[in-house]
Amino acid sequence: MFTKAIVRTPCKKMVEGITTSHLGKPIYDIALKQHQAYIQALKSCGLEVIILPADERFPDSCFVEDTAVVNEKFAIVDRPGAITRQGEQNSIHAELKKHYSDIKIITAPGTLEGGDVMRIGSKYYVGLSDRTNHNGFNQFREICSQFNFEANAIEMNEMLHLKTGVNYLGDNTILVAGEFIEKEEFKSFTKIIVDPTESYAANCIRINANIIMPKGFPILKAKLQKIGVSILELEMSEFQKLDGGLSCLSLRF
Ligand code: CIR
Repeated sequence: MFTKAIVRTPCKKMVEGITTSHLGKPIYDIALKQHQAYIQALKSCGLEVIILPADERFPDSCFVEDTAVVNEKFAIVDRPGAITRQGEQNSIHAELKKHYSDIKIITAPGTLEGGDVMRIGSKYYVGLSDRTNHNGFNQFREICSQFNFEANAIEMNEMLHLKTGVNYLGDNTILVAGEFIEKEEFKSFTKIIVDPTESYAANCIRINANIIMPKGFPILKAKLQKIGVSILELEMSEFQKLDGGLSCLSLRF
């Protein structure tokens, strides 16, 4: 059960954020509106939302998920793999100190981004992406073991982050796309396969009794409606232009 979320208002410099999408530059005013709707959706799922001010030093700083891993027992401050994002984590660290007494830190030469970290019960799956390296994973695994959590590395080659392509929806069910569909590590889960034409929608978030999904993906919506959980749809076009999905915009704990 989540009770809180941390988000950060997008900064004007977001138009210079990292992207591989070829969808054009985000329109800042629209992004702000979409971000406000995101905050309302989190609140409607019962969360207290902590809104950090925009940080113009870092174009991608609204994607707070990448800067930390948080749960009911511990918090880890990440070391982003993207050079232009290194430093974003410091103000998140300051905020986390208000909620956690003992915060662990991923240090150089390790890199780890929260978008690569998926929790299922007491297990974490960690994508070895261009952003998260073996050293970062080893540090993460060592911290997890102190709290009786297990960490499993997932090799990956195509997607930005692990959660770009696989997300846990609860009830032993994962939403999965592309290179993760056939992964041995996920074979024991019930899979909802995302159609290749809708692969962006693989990044949905389960919050308490709700699933939040991006708007405009009817094939997936029909599949999710069958599992009988309340579905909230959000317009995400301006964040999609920066390869960002729903999970990236918050830290939930
Ligand atoms: C980046 O490339 O770092 C940002 N433009 C997007 C980060 C998305 N974060 C995530 O998937 N957790």
